[in-house]
Amino acid sequence: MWMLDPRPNLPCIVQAVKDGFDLSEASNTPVMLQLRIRACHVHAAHTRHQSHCVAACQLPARKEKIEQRWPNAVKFIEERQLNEFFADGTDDVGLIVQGGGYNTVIRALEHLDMADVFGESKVPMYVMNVAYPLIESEIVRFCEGKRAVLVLEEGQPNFVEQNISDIVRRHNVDVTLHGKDLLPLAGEYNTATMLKGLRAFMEKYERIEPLPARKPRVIPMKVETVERPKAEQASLVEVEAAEVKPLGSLDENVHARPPGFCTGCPERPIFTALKLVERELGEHHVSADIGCHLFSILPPFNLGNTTMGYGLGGAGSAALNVDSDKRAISVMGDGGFWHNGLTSGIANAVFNRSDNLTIVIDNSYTAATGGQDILSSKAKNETRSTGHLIEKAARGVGVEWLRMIRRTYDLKTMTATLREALTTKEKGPKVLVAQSECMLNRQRREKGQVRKAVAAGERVVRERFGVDPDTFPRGDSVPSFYRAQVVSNPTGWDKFREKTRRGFIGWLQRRDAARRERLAF
Ligand SMILES: Cc1ncc(C[n+]2csc(CCOP(=O)(O)OP(=O)(O)O)c2C)c(N)n1
Repeated sequence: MWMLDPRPNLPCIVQAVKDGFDLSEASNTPVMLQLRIRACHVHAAHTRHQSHCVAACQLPARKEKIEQRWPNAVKFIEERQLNEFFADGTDDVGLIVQGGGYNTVIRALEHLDMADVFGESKVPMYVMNVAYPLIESEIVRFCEGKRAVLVLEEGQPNFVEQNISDIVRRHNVDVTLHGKDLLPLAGEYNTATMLKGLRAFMEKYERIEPLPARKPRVIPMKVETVERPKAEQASLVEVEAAEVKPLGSLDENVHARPPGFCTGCPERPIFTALKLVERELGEHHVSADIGCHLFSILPPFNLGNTTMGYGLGGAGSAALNVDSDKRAISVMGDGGFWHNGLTSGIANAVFNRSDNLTIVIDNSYTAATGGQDILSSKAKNETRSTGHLIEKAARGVGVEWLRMIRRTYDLKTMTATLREALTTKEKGPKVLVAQSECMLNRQRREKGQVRKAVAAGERVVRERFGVDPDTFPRGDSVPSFYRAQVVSNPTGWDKFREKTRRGFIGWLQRRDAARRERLAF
C-alpha cells in the first residue's frame, strides 16, 4: 500500500489528499495518508477540491502489483512531482527527510544558520512526501555528485535508510550515506535531537565550526530580599559581599521543572484528592489516558502506572479486573470518552462485570490539543451538536454506580466520593464524572464577552486571586491568600463602598505603622 507523509503545513496536507486519490486511481492501489501528531493539532479552513469517489481497489494480486500497479504509481509520483527538492545543486552534501519531519529539520537548520524561518533551506534537501514507494530515479539524481547525504528517519528499523543504501549501491552512486550512525535509534526526532545529528554531520563535512568546549555557566548566590529596617541595611551589604560565591553550573543548581497542570486547572484537585485517598487506602493501580490529565504521571502527583492510548484508560485496566482488596482506577478525559472510551472502557466494564473505578475528567473540551468542542461541550457550536451528557451515555450502556461532581475544586466532596467508589460493597463498574470547565478555555471564552460588556457600559466584576507578598512563606509560616474584585463601570454604590473601605483600611495601616515605629525604639 502506498503511503503519503506530507510536509506538516495545511496546504500541503490538503494537496496530499487530492494527490492521494489521484495516485490511487492511477495505480489502482489503496493509498494511506499519514499525519504526524503535530499536524493533528492544527485546524483551519481550506477550499474543497472536487470530491472524488473512492475507487474500489482490488486487493493485490502479487504479479499485477509488481508489473503494473507499482510502475504506474512510480510514474505518477514522478510526473506529479509529489516529492520535493530544495536548494539542490548548492552544495555537495545534502539531507533526505520524509515530509512529516520537514518542519523540524528546518527549525534545526535555522539554529545552524542554514535555513530561515520561512522554510528556505540553504542545504540541498530531498523531501519525500511519499514515504512509500521510494522513487529510485529521484534518489539517484539527488545523491549523484554529492560527497555525503544524511537520512533523517525516525524509528527503527531504518527502512528508508536501508532502501536508499540499496538504491545507491545498485546504481554505483559514489556517496557516503549517514543516518542512524549520527542520530538515535529510538525516540521522537524533535528539534534538539535533529540539531544534534545535523551538527555532527555538518561538522564532519566542515560546513560549520565545531562548538567550543562549554564552560559551566556560573550563577551568583541567592541575594537576600527580606526588607529590613534601614539601620540594619548597611551591615547586610557587607555580609552579602562576603558570602557571594559561585555555585557551579545551572544544571546542578536549578531544579528541573517538569511540565504540569496549568495554574488553576480543575484537573489538578482531582489528583490531589486521589493522592489524599491513597494515604488512607494505600496505592492503587492507576491506568492513565491521553490528555492534559496525563500530567498526573509526573511530579508532584506521580499517579499513573500505565498509558495505553487515547480513550483506552478503561481498557488498560480491564486486565486488572480480578478479585482483590483494591480496585484498579482508570482515568479518561471527556475527549477520550467519546473517542472510544464509552465502548472500549465503560461498556466493556459493564459487560465484564468489572469492579473497577473509572474517573471521567470532563472539562468540556479536548483541552490538550487546543480546546476543540466535543459532544458533551456546553458551548453552542453552529456547525455541531453539543450538550450531550456523559452520564446519560454511561448509564445508557448499563452503569449503575455513577456519581457526578460538578465542581472539582471541592476537595472534600472529591475525596469522599473517591473513597466511596473504592470501598463500596456495591458490585459492578463505578464511574465518577468529575466536571469543571478548563480554565484556559474558559478565559478565552469569557474574554470576548467581558470586553463587549465593558464597552457597552455594563457593570462587570472580575475576580483576581493572589498570595499576599508580605506573608510569603519563610520557614514554616503559611502564606495568606486574597481574592480581589475588579469592577468595571462601577455604580454609585460600588464607588461609595470602595471609598469607605479604603478609608478604613488606610486608618488601620496608619495605626499599624505607628505601632511598629513605637516598637522599633
Ligand atoms: C490515538 C491518539 N489520537 C490522538 C492523539 C492526540 N491527542 C493528544 S491529547 C488529545 C485530547 C485529549 O482530550 P481529553 O480526553 O478531553 O483530555 P483533556 O486534554 O481535555 O484533559 C488528543 C486527541 C493521541 N495522542 N493519540
